Amino acid sequence: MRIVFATKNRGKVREVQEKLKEFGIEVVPIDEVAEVEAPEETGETFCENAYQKATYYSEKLGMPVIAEDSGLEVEALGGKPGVYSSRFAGENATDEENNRKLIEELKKRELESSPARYISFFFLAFPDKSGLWSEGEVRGKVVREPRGTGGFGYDPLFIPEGYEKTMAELPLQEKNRISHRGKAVERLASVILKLKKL
Ligand code: ITT
Repeated sequence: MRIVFATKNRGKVREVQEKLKEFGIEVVPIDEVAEVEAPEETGETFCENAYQKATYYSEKLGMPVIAEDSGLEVEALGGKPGVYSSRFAGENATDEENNRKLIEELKKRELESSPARYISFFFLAFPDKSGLWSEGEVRGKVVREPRGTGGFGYDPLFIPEGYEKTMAELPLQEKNRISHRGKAVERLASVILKLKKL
């Protein structure tokens, strides 16, 4: 079974490919299938954005497509950056710039750390406009000292609950086992396998 994953984020592709391999599902990044201009992300929730991305690409391609929207919610920042996680330090910000901004925000508040969680929403859209969604979260805390080179995004600053290491210090399989994305995609996969639609 093969499924197209509409994302420009290579970190997401790696993690989802690895996870869905366990279910015998091959994940094909959208740029290997077609050149389609990315839609604007205008939703105010992860769910809305995942829905928007998946249905947009599924309609363009005329085939089933999965998309994901995810982000980091930091308690000390009232839940920010949330749906704006990839744009925290501005449009087209790099992971390093976003991380620097998060460290600055903690410093401003004279905090060494803050409780936080990652959220992930997946949407699988079919060209007939039907679809399936799933979600996952992982709780933990964000800190001011980056550690590790694995993962992507805020992983060097995020320590999952029950761990001493940051997410960026965990091997890919371990991150996938406990992460928001790993849990969400696993839930979606178990439904996909029951559907005879793909
Ligand atoms: P696509 O929309 O093309 O999928 P994107 O990176 O723009 O790629 P999102 O809009 O869903 O994706 O933004 C997710 C951001 O949230 C991501 O860029 C990171 O900053 C952060 N994030 C989400 N999951 C993460 C993870 O597992 N590790 C680290 N940071 C993560």
